[in-house]
Amino acid sequence: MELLRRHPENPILTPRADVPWEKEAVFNPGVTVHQGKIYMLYRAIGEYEVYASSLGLAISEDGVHFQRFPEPVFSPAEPYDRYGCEDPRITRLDGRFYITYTALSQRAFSGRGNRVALASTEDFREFKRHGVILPDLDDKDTVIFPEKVRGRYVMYHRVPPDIWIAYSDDLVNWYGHRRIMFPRSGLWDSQKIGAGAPPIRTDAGWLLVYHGVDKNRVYRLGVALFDLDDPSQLISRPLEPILEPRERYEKEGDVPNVVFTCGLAEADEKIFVYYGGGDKVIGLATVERKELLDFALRG
Ligand code: BMA
Repeated sequence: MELLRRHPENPILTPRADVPWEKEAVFNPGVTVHQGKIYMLYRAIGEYEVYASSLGLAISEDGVHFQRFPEPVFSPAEPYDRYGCEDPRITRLDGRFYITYTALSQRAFSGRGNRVALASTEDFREFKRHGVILPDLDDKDTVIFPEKVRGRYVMYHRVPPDIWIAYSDDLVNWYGHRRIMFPRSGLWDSQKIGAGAPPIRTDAGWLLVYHGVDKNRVYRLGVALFDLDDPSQLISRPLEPILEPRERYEKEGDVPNVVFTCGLAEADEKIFVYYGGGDKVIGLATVERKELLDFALRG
């Protein structure tokens, strides 16, 4: 039994055939709340030849129906992201939105040139680029915490196959890199894992929705809980995933058997998890906040 419940209107976002930069795929969105609305930055693919991702903006009042725009809001521009801006995660800090993303300096699928870059914005119209923020390693899946912990900014990132922690005083220079969570042999997250959405604060700890990959390259979502004062300490990690590919739009697509999240939103004690299905479309799955926390604590 999966804990997350799919929205009946799934997939809630599919590629627009008449929009050149997103006509092939829209997926792996980061989300935040801004001026009472859900703001989503979604990854868009317009052609398969180079497969360079740009980011579109979608805005919603109810979290289900989104308004999109004719142009992407963020596109490859610098040498370090000229082949793609992928998998954005959004964190609001001091009234500004910080966006971590996978920046590709080499062609997608070349297996080289993935770095983590940072951008920020106040209004989702103008973005400031802060450049590559992590060491010269194959790195992805970077989430920044929504508040400082013991006076420092904190992030999780992923050097394959593990999740690492790092700290910063200015969001650009990160130090104290350390491995904190590993794949589990024989389980759904046996090959590699990565943070999904930025962690959420609960009384019991930091709640992290993450993805795991198994031997058959199936991507599932799971949850883990970390200590509030020391988020390098794992408190609880259930054996079971919370969402796995089941519907056609998750089992098929450009990459089969993938559910992959970069963002969630909270409203009325409910958690809205936005996720890419098959690297092709965007789905929404929800759960009561308390239910997710109770589940996480059973680990
Ligand atoms: C991962 C990421 C995601 C993607 C997933 C499945 O490595 O790069 O962007 O959704 O693979 O293809």
